[in-house]
Parts: sequence; C-alpha cells; structure tokens
Amino acid sequence: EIGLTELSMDEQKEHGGSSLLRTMKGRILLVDDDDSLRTYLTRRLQLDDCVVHEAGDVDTAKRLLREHTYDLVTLDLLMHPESGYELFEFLKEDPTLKWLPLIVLSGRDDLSDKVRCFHLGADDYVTKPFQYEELAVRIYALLKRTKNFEQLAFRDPLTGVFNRRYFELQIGLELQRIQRYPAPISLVFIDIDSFKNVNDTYGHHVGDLVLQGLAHVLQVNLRSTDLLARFGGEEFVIALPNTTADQAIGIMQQILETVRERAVAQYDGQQFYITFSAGVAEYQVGLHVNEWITKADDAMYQAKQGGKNQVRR
Ligand code: GH3
Ligand code: MG
Ligand code: MG
Ligand code: MG
Repeated sequence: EIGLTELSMDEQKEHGGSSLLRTMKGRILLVDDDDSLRTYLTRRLQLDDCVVHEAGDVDTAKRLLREHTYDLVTLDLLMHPESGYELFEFLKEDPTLKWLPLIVLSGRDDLSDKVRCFHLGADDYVTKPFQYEELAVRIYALLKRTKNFEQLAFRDPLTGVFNRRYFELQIGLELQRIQRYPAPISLVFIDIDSFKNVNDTYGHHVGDLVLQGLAHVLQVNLRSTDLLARFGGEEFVIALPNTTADQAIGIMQQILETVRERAVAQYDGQQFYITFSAGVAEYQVGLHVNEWITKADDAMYQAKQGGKNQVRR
C-alpha cells in the first residue's frame, strides 16, 4: 500500500544502487513507524553505502540522536502515538541538531503540511508513495550541498585544514562526550618561530607555502581522530582525544623533529626550513574551553621564552 516492492537479491545487484549517493557515505537516521518501509529503505540505502539507523518512534529517535552523529534525518510526519512534529520541534530547538539536513516523508500530499514543514525548517518534502531513486537523489543533493557549505564555512582556504570556528564547535561536542565517557584529551597550541623573517626575507608567497607545508606535515603525522585547525595567522591547534599530556608531548616532539629536518616548502629551487614552539594542556574536569585553550597558549609562550623550537606543558 505504500507503493514499494521488495527487491530480490538479484534485482538489487542489477539495480546496483544509485551511484551518486554512493560517493557520499552518508550517516542517515530513518524515523518512521512503518516497519516494512524502514526495512526496505534501510536495505536500499545500505546498498548505496550509507550507514543507516532506524527509529520507529520519537523516543527512540531522540535517544539515537543523543548517542550518534548523523548527516541527515528522514522524518515521517504521521506516526503513532506521537506526531512527527514533536521530533521536528526537538530537532529545531537543539543548537547542535538544528542544522541537521531534514527530509520529511509524508503520507499525505497536503498543502498545509508542506507549508508548515518548510516554515519549520525542513530541507525537503517527499510524499508517499515514492520511488527509491527519487529519495536517493534528493538525499544526495542535500548531503552535497551540506558538504559544500561546510567546506566554505569550516575550512581554512589557504591550508585546507579546519578553521577556528569549526575547532571551537567540535571541541565543545568532544567535551560533552567526555562527560559521559571519561577519557584523557590534550590540546596543543603551535606557533611558527620567527615567521615574520620568512615573509620579510622571501616574500609573502613563500610564507604562504610554508604555512601550507606545515599544515601538511602536521596532518599526515596525526591520527584520523585528531582534530587539526588553523587558529590564526601562523598558529595551529590540535585536539588529541585519548591522549595524556605526556603522550601529546612525545607526539609533538617527534613532529617537531620531522619539521626541523625536512624542508616544509620549496620555491624557485630553494628549500625552506622552519621550527615551531608548542604548548600542551591536558583537559581537566571543570575547565571551560577558553581556559583550556589559554593554558595551551600559555605553555606555548613558555616554549618561546625558553628559546623557541621546543614543546612545553
Ligand atoms: P615568534 O617566533 O615570536 O612567534 O615570531 P614571529 O615572527 O613568528 O611572530 P609574529 O607574530 O611577530 O609574526 C607573525 C607573522 O605571521 C606576521 C604575519 O605577517 C604573518 N602571517 C600571518 N598570517 C599570514 C598568512 O596568511 N600568510 C603569510 N605569508 N604570513 C602570515
Ligand atoms: Mg507513519
Ligand atoms: Mg603568533
Ligand atoms: Mg610566530
């Protein structure tokens, strides 16, 4: 009655999923009280390389949203006993969830529902019954738009690493996680030594190449769970989850050695070497994010006072 048929495994192979969506590797939460629709969509989306979680009611959806991060939510408006609007309001009232792309899947082709949903901040509205292929391209379009937006809003254009805004946002979420699942986490503040000399001697272009080179060396020497960002002009910050201050110092000393010994940039047949000063601060319960960053910055200042080209805590 929803107009969707189950696909046999052969048919699924033949369809092979929608290749566009496959490139996104989206994490999707399906909220719908129709078990067979959820099961069907989950299977199709998994074939398109999405990670899919299912919620059959509003409470389950709220719990999953607290415990996981998603790239997109599809929301059924007509659910029993609560209406989908309850979850809608929950999403839009939470500052960390209100930007989450949201597609309404409605059983009614009703103008007032459509208008209300877009007013409330829905990103798309699909009326049941629908073809999977249509939902898939709509999900793809939304995920792609979000990715482009994040690229602009959260990345530093010169170096490609995250910017300060994204760092502060993520570090706030990281600290929320730590309150539930305690684990050490360390922050590193990095400032290039005598960077003004590079600009003054070789020009701003070489200075830019050095910034790009250092960002690259930092990125390739960190774990995928570490968060690297350009904090300001020639300053970088790193958050290292599951890492004590002692461990962070070890990691940074090794990276400093690498930077010291290998040219971070080349231009016009010349090689450019730099050093940096770094400060480490491990998170302590009760510390505000800004206080934590200041501690790492203070430690970096100690490294400068101690003669630069070193890591301090
Ligand atoms: P110290 O060892 O004490 O850190 O000295 P420093 O010369 O590195 O520090 P200072 O703060 O005096 O100079 C930082 C320089 O970084 C000044 C500024 O022109 C340069 N800078 C900031 N952002 C950029 C950028 O995007 N590109 C380039 N090329 N230079 C930048
Ligand atoms: Mg329903
Ligand atoms: Mg500086
Ligand atoms: Mg400097």
